[in-house]
Amino acid sequence: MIVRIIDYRSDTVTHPTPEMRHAMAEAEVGDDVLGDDPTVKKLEEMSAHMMGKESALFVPSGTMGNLVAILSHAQRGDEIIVGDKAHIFNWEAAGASALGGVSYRPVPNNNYGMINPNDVESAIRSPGIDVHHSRTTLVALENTHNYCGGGVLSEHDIKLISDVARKNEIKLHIDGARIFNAAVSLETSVSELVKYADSVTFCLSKGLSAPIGSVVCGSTDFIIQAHRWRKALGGGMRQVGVIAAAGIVALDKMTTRLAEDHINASKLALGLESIPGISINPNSLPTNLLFFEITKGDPQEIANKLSEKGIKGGSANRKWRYVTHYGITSDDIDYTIATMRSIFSESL
Ligand code: TLP
Repeated sequence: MIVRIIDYRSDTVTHPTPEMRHAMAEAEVGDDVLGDDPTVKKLEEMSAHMMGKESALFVPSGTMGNLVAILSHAQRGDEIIVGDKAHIFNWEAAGASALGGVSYRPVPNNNYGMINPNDVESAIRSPGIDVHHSRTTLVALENTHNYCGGGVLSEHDIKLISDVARKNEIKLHIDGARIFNAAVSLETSVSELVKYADSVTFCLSKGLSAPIGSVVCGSTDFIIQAHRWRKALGGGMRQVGVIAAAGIVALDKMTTRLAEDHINASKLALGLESIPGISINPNSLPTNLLFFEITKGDPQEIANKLSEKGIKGGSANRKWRYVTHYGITSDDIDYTIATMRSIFSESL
């Protein structure tokens, strides 16, 4: 029997839509390292316009987007302030240190991913004051915040950090891998959400369902630097319009539908809440990332049983993250809740 696969591991598992595949097949291309690819140019112009920034650069991944942004803002020996649960700090292989000689100074993230402006202010160091200190050049926020439950930072939150950054003459970068989820959740535009930031990275290959790619946006001078770093990191691509074409469809067609993923995540949270052996707080659920705890039974055994029923996600760890996305329907959520209820009642 062929079991339908419902894959909660991440929104990165989404496949390109039929419209994306068509656009990819038809894409006009050129050598983008020589600046000749019209489809990449179109994607970069659209991205800059949507984010309200002067310029944009297409990069292969969110990790490279954040890295070129950090390396463009900071010099060797500088320090950047990040949240202690930030993806940049925990999940990007310390690229800025390894490749750029930049160190990270973490400050605590709260439950929805905000950092305290006072913590930022006191973490800022200037070598002019004490020769022992590195120079702080950047503070980075994450919106939505992955490991803070998909939490959303409001325009006001971002302004609080931006005010400290401006006052101390450091830059503000936003890891907006899921910035469209934040905008949909707050019913605002992405340009409003990033207007106080000097740079932003957003991903096309998560909830927006494009197969590959992220975009970094900022001032024209900043993008000139980022372009150079992308080349140094080996991220200059040739006839990459075939991929950018999917990104254009993602921006045109896939941003507002993210609301469906948020509704599905809420529905799943409510369903899971009623299953003994699962602990979840459905009130702390603003977007498409759902975190819960397996309080009874062997989590790996439960994950294996779910996998036999076509539900992917979960591990030996008691803390699980399920992510809703374009490949998961409301019916899939009903099936998941019913299957989990029966597996948990057998397993406990
Ligand atoms: N996140 C992935 C994994 O790396 C954990 C996921 O499945 O959520 N910023 C944020 C906030 C992210 O969540 C991710 C990817 C990235 C940056 C990096 O993007 P990629 O994977 O394109 O390098």
